[in-house]
Amino acid sequence: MNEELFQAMAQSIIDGDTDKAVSLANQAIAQGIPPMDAINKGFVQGVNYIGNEFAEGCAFLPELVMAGDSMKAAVAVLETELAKTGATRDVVGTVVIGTVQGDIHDIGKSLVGVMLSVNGFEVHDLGVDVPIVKFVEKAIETNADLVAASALLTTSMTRQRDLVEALDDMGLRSKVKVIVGGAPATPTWAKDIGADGYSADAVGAVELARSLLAAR
Ligand code: B1M
Repeated sequence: MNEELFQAMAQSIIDGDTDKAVSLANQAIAQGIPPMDAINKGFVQGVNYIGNEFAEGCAFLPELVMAGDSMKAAVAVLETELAKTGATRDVVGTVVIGTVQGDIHDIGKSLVGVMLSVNGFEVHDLGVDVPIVKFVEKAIETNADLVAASALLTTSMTRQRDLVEALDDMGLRSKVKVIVGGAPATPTWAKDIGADGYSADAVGAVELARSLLAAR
């Protein structure tokens, strides 16, 4: 039963049909489907399909843009639902999150931010295309425990290394943990650039953040 709904969700993203995607997101909530299931088993399948088609030259930028817009709208509905579950927790730690400079992909980053927030972190989301200096300034201003940098492009991921270096130069590395994520990042990349950890998804990012702060 849910399989049909998940397939319809994926198709709405492939079609770039935002109204349909939002309606299906609301339907999932009404049916009591966990928001992360709707995102991962439904909508993400569609955006991954378009992403692969784009990479193979079988889909073009307008389709990628439409899929991204529909995905963003559907995820926004589900994020609102997710946020309701975390209203009364104590603050576990303070996180500054953003997508690095040169990169405007925000769907995954925002999801990671919402999941951290739902799980008790105070989250300062700087948005997309964030210069390194902004991450550093915000980390100092908020006395952050952790900086989380997302990158979806092989061209922008090098900024994650710049971020680690900048925090190092400011003498903040012993205090501020750095985690990285996004499609091109890997555990090896995180290790190579001196980050404290990598996560492949939003749920893993929460576990990683928790374990890093607990280990201090
Ligand atoms: Co872009 N794009 N895009 N795009 N886009 C990719 C990333 C690409 C892989 C598509 C492809 O070719 N297969 C490719 C990158 C190739 C590469 O670098 N090797 C690509 C390209 C090339 C581009 C442009 C350059 C296209 C162009 O203009 N010619 C351009 C770049 C613009 C820029 O940033 N400067 C571009 C633009 C766009 C849109 C604006 C149209 C749109 C984004 C809309 C938006 O974000 N508001 C878009 C989209 C939608 C995609 C794909 C199809 C989907 C991304 C997405 O939202 N996924 C993507 C292909 C793909 O990933 N399948 C692609 C869903 C989201 C929930 O997952 O973001 O991976 P994701 O986040 C996950 C995990 O990665 C992880 O957790 C999240 C939730 O589970 N995660 C973290 C993410 N950040 C994390 C941080 C953490 C921990 C985990 O800790 C800090």
